[in-house]
Amino acid sequence: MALLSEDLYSKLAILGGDPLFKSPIHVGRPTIRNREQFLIRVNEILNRGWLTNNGPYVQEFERKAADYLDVRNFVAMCNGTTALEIAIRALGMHGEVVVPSFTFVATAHALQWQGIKPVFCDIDPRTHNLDPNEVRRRLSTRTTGIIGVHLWGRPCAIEELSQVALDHNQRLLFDASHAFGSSYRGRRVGGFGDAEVFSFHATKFLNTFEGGAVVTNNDDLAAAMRLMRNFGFSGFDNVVSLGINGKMSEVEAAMGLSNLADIDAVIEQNRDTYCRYRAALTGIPGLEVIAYDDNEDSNFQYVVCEIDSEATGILRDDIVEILHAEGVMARRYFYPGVHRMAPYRAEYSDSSRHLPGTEQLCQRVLCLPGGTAVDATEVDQISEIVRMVLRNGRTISNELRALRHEG
Ligand code: T4K
Repeated sequence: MALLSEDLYSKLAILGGDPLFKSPIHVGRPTIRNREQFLIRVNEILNRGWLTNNGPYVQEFERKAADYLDVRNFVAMCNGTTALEIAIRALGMHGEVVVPSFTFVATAHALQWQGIKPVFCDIDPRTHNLDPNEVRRRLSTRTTGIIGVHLWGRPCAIEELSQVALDHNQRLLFDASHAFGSSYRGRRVGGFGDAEVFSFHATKFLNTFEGGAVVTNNDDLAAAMRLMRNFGFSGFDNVVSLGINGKMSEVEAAMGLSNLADIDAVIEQNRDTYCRYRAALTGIPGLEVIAYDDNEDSNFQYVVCEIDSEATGILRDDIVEILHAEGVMARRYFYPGVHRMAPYRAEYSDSSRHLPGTEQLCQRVLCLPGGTAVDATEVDQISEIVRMVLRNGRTISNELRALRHEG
């Protein structure tokens, strides 16, 4: 580790010093538990010769995950994006659907991909989630649904959004990709709205390599989605509906089972990491580590900071560049906002007027490597650089400007 202290910012890697970490430390390193158990299951899969198509491990994963979430139906899928697409179709959404722009692009793609217009709605800058009052303003005669995203695992204003959906006869879907294990008013996320969607991508709190699920207490909806994820097949040769291939494979379910078995321990570890960062980064003007509700369950997968550049004297993007040079691969999720991405920006060129909260957050958010993949020493080292950079924000910012000018 290179030496860093408050007066040694000139030793920053970006200014010519040695990087703090030789190998990069990423946001989103997978959590892998019960490796032995997983490998035993992989062998069983190979011995059975049953690799996919609603195999025994997929069924076991569905049962155990449904129990954990306390929902009637857990329909496992090949990834979160396909799960969103299938849920959207099964719910009969069409025309326009209200979604946040401050989300991973898949939330909007799942609509646009099937010819449905995402209508971007602003978030509440305090919660980073859909603002229900703004949702009401974005509804039109063409709107058929609302998709709320439980960003960072912090549940949306579920009650208020449910009321909007009820008042305006809208379908309500939650993108719960980040929220496995989170609760809202004492109930696990999963049973709210018409359905909720999880992602089990490698980077997620619960990972199955790739994977996802739609969860619902509506049995008919679940039955329709089970058909859709398997080409619409109902038994041999009998195709009863339109469908695609949304199936989870056995090896993915085996990974899910191994990880699910240790979920409480993972939450504890994630919480320790998050709390350590929070303690180390408290009290720095212009920096806030977002809070999780002490009265609810959270998975603590994401360590999300908000940077106020005026107070710190340094831009969030400069901090990201400095951290990357040190081997800390901090991320700007979800920059620049979906409405500013190529497939959307032409049509949504005036959206910024409606999305001031989104625009602001896209310049402020910084995600640090969290979860089980960083240990206490690494958290302390990363926190130390962040503290040092922010405390010397204006000076470092000037140095960077001079460096770029020379370059
Ligand atoms: N809705 C929401 C709200 C979502 O956040 C997501 C996914 C979805 C829907 C769609 O679900 P899926 O269809 O993906 O199941 C990552 C993930 O690829 C994406 O799944 C996730 N959201 C998003 C928040 O994060 P990127 O562009 O950051 O991915 P990538 O490849 O840069 O991975 C991040 C870092 O993780 C890497 O720099 C290194 C590390 N990593 C990654 C992988 C894949 C590893 O260490 N090992 C690995 O195997 O989007």
